[in-house]
Amino acid sequence: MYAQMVESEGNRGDLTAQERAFQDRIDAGEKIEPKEWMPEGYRKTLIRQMGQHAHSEIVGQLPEGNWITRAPTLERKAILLAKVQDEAGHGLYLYSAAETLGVTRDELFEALHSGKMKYSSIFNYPTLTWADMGAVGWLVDGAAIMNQVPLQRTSYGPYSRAMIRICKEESFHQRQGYAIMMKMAAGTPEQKEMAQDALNRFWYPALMMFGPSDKDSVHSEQSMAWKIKMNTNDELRQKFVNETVPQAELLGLTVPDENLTYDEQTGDYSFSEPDWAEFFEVIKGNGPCNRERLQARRDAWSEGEWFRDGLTAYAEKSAKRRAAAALAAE
Ligand code: FAQ
Repeated sequence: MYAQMVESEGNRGDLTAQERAFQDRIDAGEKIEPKEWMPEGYRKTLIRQMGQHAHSEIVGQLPEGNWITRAPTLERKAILLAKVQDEAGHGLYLYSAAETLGVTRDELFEALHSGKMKYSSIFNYPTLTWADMGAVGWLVDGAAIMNQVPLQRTSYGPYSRAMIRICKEESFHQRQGYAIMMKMAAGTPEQKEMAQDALNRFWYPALMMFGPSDKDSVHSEQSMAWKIKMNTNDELRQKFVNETVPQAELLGLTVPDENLTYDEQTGDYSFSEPDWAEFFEVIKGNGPCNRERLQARRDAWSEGEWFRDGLTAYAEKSAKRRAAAALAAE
């Protein structure tokens, strides 16, 4: 496997001089830019992670897009619409950043549509009520920020710069979700119950977003040595729980975990692990909405073919016109 072909920090002695010089640059906190030499494993790991991240952004539009026409007020509709459009933008920054590594956007889409590349497990869960829009913004975008703020310091320049803008927008998304939860939790008993139900259904899937526990994470060690990842999966999950539990308390809602306890000494909550068997089933394609989500993306791709063809034809025509004008001006 490519991750094993390139040696990790632990056995730096086995690195070639070029690989060692590369690792020194990473260790010194330098950014790696597109045209510079990089180990093949570094390039492939970035394409995998950034590609999966980009796919998550656009597949992630689907569960919330589902509620735009059913938002309870015009204001809520406008906010949700803006949020869902932002996710498309995030996908575009990330696809563009991934393209600087020599992969084409068409190749990335093909890998998504054929199931070769993954997207975040969370988007394979359904959004059943309006309160789910609150839970998604609060918990899903909240978990996304927890993971992405450190990625602003990731070693690959285009990825790190894309993350800076994405994080600013994600923090608006998290707040709009929390604002929905505040409204629902302070509403009628039925509305509060809907908010609690949404928290019950999204809590464990949100914990799964950080990836498998560290002992089962195949990529963490090498990705952290390369600063493609800045923290382990368990570190970020713990941070998320520590920050989110007090937010649930403020809402007057209960985190669905009987084992949740606060340790005064460490400042950490101990909590129940998600059902990892469920997680692995979801990432294998067997979650509640996997087939529906993938089909929606495949349909969007084939229905948009005429538009892509039109854009390409227009670009070719414009290039010819510019070339002819340049020739005439000589
Ligand atoms: N879902 O060795 P590790 C958003 C896979 S935010 C599916 O630990 P790694 C915003 C993993 O790919 C969500 N698959 O992997 C938004 C690997 O399989 P592979 C996206 C998962 O890469 C909000 C295997 O398990 N954020 O979309 C998941 O070191 C609302 C072994 O795992 C990012 O992508 C999972 N949850 O760590 C949008 C952030 N977890 O590839 C719309 C960047 C693991 O060998 C609405 N990515 N796997 O076949 C990362 O930080 C990392 O890739 C992790 C996984 C932490 C996700």
